[in-house]
Amino acid sequence: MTSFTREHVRALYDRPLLPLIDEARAVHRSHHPDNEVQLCTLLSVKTGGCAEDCSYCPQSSHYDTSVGAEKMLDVAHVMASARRAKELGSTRFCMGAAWREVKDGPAFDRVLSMVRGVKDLGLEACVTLGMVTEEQAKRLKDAGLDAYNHNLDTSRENYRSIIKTRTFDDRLRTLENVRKAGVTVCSGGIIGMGESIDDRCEMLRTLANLEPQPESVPINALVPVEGTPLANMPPVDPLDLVRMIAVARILMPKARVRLSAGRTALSREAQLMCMFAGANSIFYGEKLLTTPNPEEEEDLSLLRDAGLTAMPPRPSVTTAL
Ligand code: SAM
Ligand code: DTB
Ligand code: SF4
Repeated sequence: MTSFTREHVRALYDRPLLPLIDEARAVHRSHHPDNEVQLCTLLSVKTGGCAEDCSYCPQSSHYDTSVGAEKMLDVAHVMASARRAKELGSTRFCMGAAWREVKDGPAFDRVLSMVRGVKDLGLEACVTLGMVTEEQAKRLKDAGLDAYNHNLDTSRENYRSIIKTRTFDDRLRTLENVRKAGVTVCSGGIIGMGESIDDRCEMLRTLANLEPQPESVPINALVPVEGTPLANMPPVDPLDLVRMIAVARILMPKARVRLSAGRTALSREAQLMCMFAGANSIFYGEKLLTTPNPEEEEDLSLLRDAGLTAMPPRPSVTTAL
């Protein structure tokens, strides 16, 4: 595959919005069902107390936020949430842990049991646990894991202004380990952290130049959280989010592009425009990991009013209850 250049991506980003959306729509329609949105549910299975210093994150132990370190959830609790998510129409269940990296031992074994349980329900299973080795990723694969979320968050150039406790290359290494283990890659980033347009483009370029490209690309708008260094960032312009999604869709035609954190600050119209520009998934349920998300009923009525449908469970990833 030819790799995208800096100039190519920037030229796309700088196009007038309507032709950009036109192109993104054309790409979207030739690779995906037009009216379908995947609903995914997130659950924080180990909240807070994280050793990393990600400037956006309420779960970092470096900042004084309202999120404290909690004990890890037990498998039964997670299964009850997964069952409820399935009943409400989600087809993917993503479990997050506020870890810098996975450590072998009882906590990781518990995550493996959670993955097996979620797969037994016929849901797609995704986890986000910080850095992993290839061996650990293989154990997750053997437990049935479909996807591993590990975001690049921003450009290589901007990385150190956001996170100092790990490097951009650490991030890429984990993505490689996940890929080698045969687990699909979910990787995206955040806008609204004070990054430049070039940083946004470079982040998308790095993702699009991965071979193969990520199967899933979450685009988050910063949720500013009291106590974090980014608490006072001005809100993201919704049209910037639309533009990011359109460029992601064009560069990564087959990926599922996920309109992720930040939807509570968006109007229905802005969310719909993101879907029009190529987003075909949202996080569904009143909480993301630790911050609020729209209520289920609001999302269902948005889909209904727009004539969109929630993606049905796919037979290939579904077993009977
Ligand atoms: N500890 C793991 C890691 O960093 O990979 C997993 C959990 S972490 C919360 C997952 C992702 O959530 C981060 O990479 C970041 O992109 C996103 N995120 C965290 N806090 C956010 C915020 N306040 N606003 C938007 N996105 C956020
Ligand atoms: C992603 O890119 N966004 C989700 C998911 N992957 C794990 C997480 C968003 C977290 C927002 C802040 C919080 O709720 O703690
Ligand atoms: Fe820890 Fe992940 Fe939050 Fe960074 S984003 S502080 S690694 S939980």
